[in-house]
Amino acid sequence: MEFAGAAQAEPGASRPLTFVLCTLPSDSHMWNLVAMQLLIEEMGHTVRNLGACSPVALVLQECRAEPPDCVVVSTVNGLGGIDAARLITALRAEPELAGLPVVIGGSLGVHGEADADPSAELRDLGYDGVFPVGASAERALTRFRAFVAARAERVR
Ligand code: B12
Repeated sequence: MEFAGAAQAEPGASRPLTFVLCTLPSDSHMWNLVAMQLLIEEMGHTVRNLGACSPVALVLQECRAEPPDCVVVSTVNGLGGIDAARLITALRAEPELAGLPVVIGGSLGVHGEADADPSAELRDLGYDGVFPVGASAERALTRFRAFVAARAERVR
């Protein structure tokens, strides 16, 4: 699958980052996870995709066992604005994971373009980046690519 504008990592430019990719326990959609995995891999990074309805306990276990450079939460069933709190609260409660970058994106409310932007609330809960698709998934994906490129630059 090709994503317009996806940057290919230049060999030797920076080390590949590792991502844990998950969704929320209530969300059974999986093609969003496949698409996000491909997008991140096309940028030259490594993804551990935890699959649909990712249990919070599994996310914690994966992050403890082998801390990634970033956790990406992808959710599209519209309940993300509600269900996202439990995951970030659990991650931030672990002292060794308190500084782990965690971002969330996708369809975060049930009213589409009419949804209030949940970014401030989710950031207050502890997410480092929020990428609601709102009216345009492409805009969210462009912002996300820039976020990933900036993280890769930091670990160079
Ligand atoms: C297939 C599908 C299903 C399948 C899922 C099968 C599977 N195993 O994946 C089934 C039938 C199980 C299903 C169930 C439900 N679904 Co459904 N489903 C869809 C459908 C038709 C396609 C989703 C899809 O695969 N898209 C393809 C992927 C590649 O695109 P994507 O998901 O949009 O992801 C992109 C962006 O969102 C964005 N993105 C996603 N995550 C992230 C993360 C970051 C960081 C960034 C930057 C971007 C990003 O980038 C992705 C790639 O472009 C959509 C409608 C639609 N046309 O989108 C509804 C839809 C997602 N479903 C919806 C709903 C409501 C449900 C149900 C609640 C229905 C019900 N009443 O039971 C249940 C929920 C089940 C649950 N517990 O989660 C709604 C969600 C409403 C909302 N968000 O406001 C939608 C939008 C349909 C609609 N118009 O109402 N669904």
